[in-house]
Amino acid sequence: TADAPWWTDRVGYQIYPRSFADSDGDGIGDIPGIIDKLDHLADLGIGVLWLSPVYTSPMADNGYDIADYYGIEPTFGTMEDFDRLLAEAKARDIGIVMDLVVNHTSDQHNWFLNAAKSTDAPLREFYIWRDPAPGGGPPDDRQAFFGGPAWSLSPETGQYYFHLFSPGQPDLNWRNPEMRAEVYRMMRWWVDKGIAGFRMDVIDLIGKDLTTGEIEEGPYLHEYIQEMRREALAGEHLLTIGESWNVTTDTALLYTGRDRGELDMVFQFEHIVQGWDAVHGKWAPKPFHLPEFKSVFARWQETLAEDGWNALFLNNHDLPRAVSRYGDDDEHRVNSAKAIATALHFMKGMPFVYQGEEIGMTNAAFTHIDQFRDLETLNLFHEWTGQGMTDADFIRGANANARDNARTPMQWTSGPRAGFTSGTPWIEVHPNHRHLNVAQERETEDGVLAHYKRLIAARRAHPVIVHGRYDAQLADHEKLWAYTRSLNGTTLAVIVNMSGASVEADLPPALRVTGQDLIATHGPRGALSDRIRMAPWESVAVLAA
Ligand code: ISL
Repeated sequence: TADAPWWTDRVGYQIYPRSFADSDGDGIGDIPGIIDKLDHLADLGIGVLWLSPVYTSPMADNGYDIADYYGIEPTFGTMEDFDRLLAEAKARDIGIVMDLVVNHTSDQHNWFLNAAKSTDAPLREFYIWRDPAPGGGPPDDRQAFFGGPAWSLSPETGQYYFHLFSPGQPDLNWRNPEMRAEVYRMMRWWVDKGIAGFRMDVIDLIGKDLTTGEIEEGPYLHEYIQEMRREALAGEHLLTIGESWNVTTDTALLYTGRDRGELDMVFQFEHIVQGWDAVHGKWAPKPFHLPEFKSVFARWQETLAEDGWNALFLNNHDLPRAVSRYGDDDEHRVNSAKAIATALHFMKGMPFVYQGEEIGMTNAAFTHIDQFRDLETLNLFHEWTGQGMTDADFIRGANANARDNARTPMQWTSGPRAGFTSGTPWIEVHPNHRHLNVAQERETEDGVLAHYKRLIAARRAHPVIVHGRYDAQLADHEKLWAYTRSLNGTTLAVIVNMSGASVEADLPPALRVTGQDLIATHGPRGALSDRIRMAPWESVAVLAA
C-alpha cells in the first residue's frame, strides 16, 4: 500500500459542463463557471475531476461528437479558460480527467470531411465505408444505439458510413494504424498540458470486427488498449478509466489486471442493466431488487479484491439520479440519499460523485416530450410512438430513465433559475431548487452535503476504507445492505437500511463490533450487538480497532 498510486484514496467528481454553471448568461454552462465553483469541490474533499467533453463540437450529442480534439468549444470558453481551470484545480490538489471520445468523431471533424470526399481521399480509411446492399439501402440492418440504422448514406460517393451512435457520430476505423497514431498523438498533447488522466468513452467498442459482426469487446480491443498505453501514456502516472457497458467480472481483469498494461479501472454497468427490461431496456425499468443489486457489487468486490480496482458509481450524465432510482426522492429524500451514499462510499474502489448527487438532486419532472432535449430520447420517442406506444407510456419510461434526468441544471441557490444562469437555461431547471440547493445545504449540519463531506474525509483518514477486504453480510436480506471491511486487525462494519420501513434484524458475529461511529445518521451507535433496530433509511458505519 506504500507504493499505491496517487489517486488511491481519492474521490472523483463528474462535471457535465453544459449543466453545471453558466458565467455569461447564454443559458449553457461553461469553463469559467466551473472555475468559479472549484471551491465547492475542494470543500467537499474531491481529488479528481472528470470533465465531460469540452472540445469543439456541433453538439449533436452534447459534445460526445467532437469536431476538433485540440480545440475548446466556444460556448464553453477558450483554451486560455481551460488552462486556467487546470491551474486552479491543481492549486486545490484536484487532478483533471478528460473525456476521451475516440470510438467516433463528429461528422464535422476535418478527418471525416476529408474522408467523405471520394473513395480515394487520403483519410478515407479513417472511417468505415460500405457499398449499398445489392437492392439499394444500407449494407445490413444493424441499428444504432440511438435508434435508426447504423449506416448512413454519404452522398459524395454513394457509399454508406458506419455509426453506432447518431449519424453525426461516424465510427473511426480502428483497423487503420495511421488513424490510431493520430489519436495517440492527440492524447500526448493533452498529457503534456498536465491533465491527470482520461475517462475513455465506450472504449469496449474500439476493438470491433465488422466482418464477423463482433462489436462489443471485439477481437482487437485489448491489443489496441495496450498499444494506446504504450504509445500515449508510457511513463506517466495518469489515471485511466474505461467505460464498458459489456465488461463482466469474467473480463474485468483483462482491462485492469496489473500485468496487462491497460487501464486502472473500468466503469462497469452490471448493477445498472440488471434493473432493465429484457426487451425495452431502460424504457421499461423493473422494480428495484436489493438482494440482486448487492450481489452484483459483492461479485465485483470479490473479483477485484487482489488485482484491478473498482470504479464505484450509481449515476452519471446518462443515467437517472441515484436518489430517484435507488432511494425515495419524495418523503425520505434526504435520508435515502445519505443511505445509498454510505453503502457506495465504504466499498473498496474509487467512488464517483455526479454533479448534484452531493445535495440529493432528483430526476426531472417533465410531463411533455417538448421538455426533453436528449437526441436518444427524442429519436426513440418518434420511433416507438410511431410503432404504437402511447405518449404517456413513453414519458413514464423517460421519467424513470431518460438521460435528461441527470442533465437539468445544477441547483446552486433558491433564486431564479437556481443560480445556474442569468439567461434562459438550455433545459428547464427543476422547480424543487427552491428548497433543494447548494446554498441551503451548506447551512444544514445534517444535510446530504455534510454527509458526503464526512464520507470523503473518512476515506482519506482510514486505510481500511481504501484497502480493507470486503465481506458481504446478510446477503439475502431484502432491506438491509450490510458488509464488513477488514485490514490488519481493523474492522469496519457498515449497515444500511435501504428501505422506508423500520427494520429489526439479527446480526452475524462479524457485524458485532464496538468502536467509533464513522457514520451514524440517527443517533450514536458505538456498539453493535446481536440484534439491531434501524429507522427508515438509517445508515451506520462503526470502526473497531
Ligand atoms: O445511455 C445509454 C443507454 O441508453 C447508452 O447507450 C450510452 O450512449 C452509452 O452509455 C455510451 O455512453 C457514452 O457514449 C455516448 C454518449 O452519448 C454518452 O453520453 C457517453 O457517456 C456516445 O459517445
